[in-house]
Amino acid sequence: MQAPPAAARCDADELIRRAAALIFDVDGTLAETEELHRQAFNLAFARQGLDWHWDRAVYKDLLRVTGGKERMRAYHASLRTAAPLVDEDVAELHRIKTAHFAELVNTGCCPLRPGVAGLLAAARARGQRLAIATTTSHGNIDALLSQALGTRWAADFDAVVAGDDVRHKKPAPDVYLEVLARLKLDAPDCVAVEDSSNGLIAASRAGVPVLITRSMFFGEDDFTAARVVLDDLSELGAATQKTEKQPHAQ
Ligand code: XBP
Ligand code: MG
Repeated sequence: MQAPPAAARCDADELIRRAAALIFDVDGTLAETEELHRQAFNLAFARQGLDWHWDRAVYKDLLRVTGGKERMRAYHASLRTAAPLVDEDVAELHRIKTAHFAELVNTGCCPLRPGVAGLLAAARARGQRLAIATTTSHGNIDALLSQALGTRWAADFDAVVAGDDVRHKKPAPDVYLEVLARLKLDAPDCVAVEDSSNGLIAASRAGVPVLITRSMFFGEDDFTAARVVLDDLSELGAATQKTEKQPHAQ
């Protein structure tokens, strides 16, 4: 993909450096995890004897629905002919799926995306605060970041808000509003780092400026409302990135 014009890069560096806090989305932003989620869903369906199989094209469409439990309900509703799927069934499917996701992540096959570790380290070195605002679960966040940053990863984040911590998942602003409340910061003083239009809408509704890093399943989304759109965070300037290997990097 075309590298962004130098102006965009310099806006991105300025936007990142000036922020009191960087609020990170997880799936698709910190790592390309959605492909593992897709595989984990299919393993859970097979385990429970369902003849469902989500290929990448089907999953890309289903990703318009945030939240794994909600996504399975939306898919079930689209089948019309399927047998009823009660909440307990959905919860059990999601529990199995989450276990498979952790197994896949623990193989180390899903590293942080380019530029993520460097940006986290540089932000810490500048005294900026770090937070997470995601639709996925705390278990999934811990599996991913323990593998990528070591088991003490949470010590570097001032707030970690997951999908089930709030009433409404993205594109509702709830997770971002909760992060801002916990940080006691004003929205314009922070920057959200996101990969999807649902994430962009959620952060924008909370008043948080957004830097988009395009990802595998959301590359063609409408990012007009974003302050900056990059292909990945390694496009940030050197001053906004630390390039030396992080002490706990794998
Ligand atoms: C992405 C999501 C999540 C994941 C699956 O979250 O919408 O639902 O696709 O994880 P974000 P769960 O981009 O906000 O990090 O099955 O745990 O929902
Ligand atoms: Mg995402």
